[in-house]
Amino acid sequence: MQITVLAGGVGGSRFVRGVREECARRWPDGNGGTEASVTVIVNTGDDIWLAGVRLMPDFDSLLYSLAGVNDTERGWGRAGETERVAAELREWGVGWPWFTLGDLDLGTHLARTAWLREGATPSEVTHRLQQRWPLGVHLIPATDTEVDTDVLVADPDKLDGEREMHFQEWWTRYRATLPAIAFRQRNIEAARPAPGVVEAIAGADVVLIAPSNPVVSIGTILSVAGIREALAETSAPVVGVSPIIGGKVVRGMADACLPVIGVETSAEGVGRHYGARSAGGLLDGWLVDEADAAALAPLAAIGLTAASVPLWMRDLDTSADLAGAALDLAV
Ligand code: GDP
Ligand code: FO1
Ligand code: CA
Repeated sequence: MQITVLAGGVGGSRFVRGVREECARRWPDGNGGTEASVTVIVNTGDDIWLAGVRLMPDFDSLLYSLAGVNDTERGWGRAGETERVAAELREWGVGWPWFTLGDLDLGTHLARTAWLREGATPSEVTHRLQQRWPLGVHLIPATDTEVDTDVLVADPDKLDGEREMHFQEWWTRYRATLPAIAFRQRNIEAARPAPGVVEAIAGADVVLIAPSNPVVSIGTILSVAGIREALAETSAPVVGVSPIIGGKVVRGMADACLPVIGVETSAEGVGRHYGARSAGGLLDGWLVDEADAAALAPLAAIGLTAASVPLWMRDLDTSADLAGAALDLAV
């Protein structure tokens, strides 16, 4: 059984932990693991060069979370983190004072940057980073091209009335409160799928779209030329999970992103946005929460097989049950 997941950071991590757990239940290997092979295609649109080091926040969220060394309260970074270096960087005026690089986390950024400087590609670097902990899944970046996301916002002080900033500044400094006009992934036209991405989609028995941000996580992955085509061509069923429950984002600020691309913040809206594969879209199946059961009929009308199940990933059990429901829909 080969399962391929498209994922971003927090929603992606919780879901992939659930997939790993559900696979160990359905296809046990006798050692607490699974005989199934799980490959995660990871969003790289949040990545950034800061203070001389390369950050890959969504990849690191998945890495730390699957290794069990993540800070579960904050949703990013390492557990038991200290911030001595960050205090020094603030004194030197290096980096951003409102963006904290923890000491343990900096170890990861330094290792990654050292390998990049030696000529390794991002996918080679992410491969090396995964050797440290037995994750039980394979993480691959969607692309090796740097496609850092910029956000265009209104700025009355500028001649053209607009200003562009890195996604991390918009997200972390302004908590997504500056109304966004557009998201632009740098160099996205030149981006190609990283090695193994197209193969993971083509060779999958099931492809799952995690309940991740449809614009800046899944949207960025799909913008890489060749990935959408691979999804259209694969013989595997493609099943997605809604990140929206009862018209609200469960965690985070994705509701600040969806209106920018003209998509309603609802399970039905995101389902329509991804579209039915039978009608040139992405999905064969779409999971919505029980609170959104009213969306099932209109989604069926556009050719999308949808089902309603509990979508809250409160703990490992509920995450695994959700992964199981997604696998069940993929028939
Ligand atoms: P980010 O990269 O850290 O922003 O995380 P992702 O892009 O992977 O996921 C963000 C999305 O996850 C948000 O839009 C949330 O609505 C969604 N999300 C977080 N927790 C849950 C959950 O328990 N259930 C569902 N269905 N969605 C969730
Ligand atoms: N999020 C914050 O809200 N504040 C921070 O200081 C911060 C630092 C940080 C450092 C490394 C890293 O990988 C992620 C970090 N995040 C921080 C999370 C990140 O900004 C976003 O939540 C994600 O990129 C959205 O997916
Ligand atoms: Ca992200």
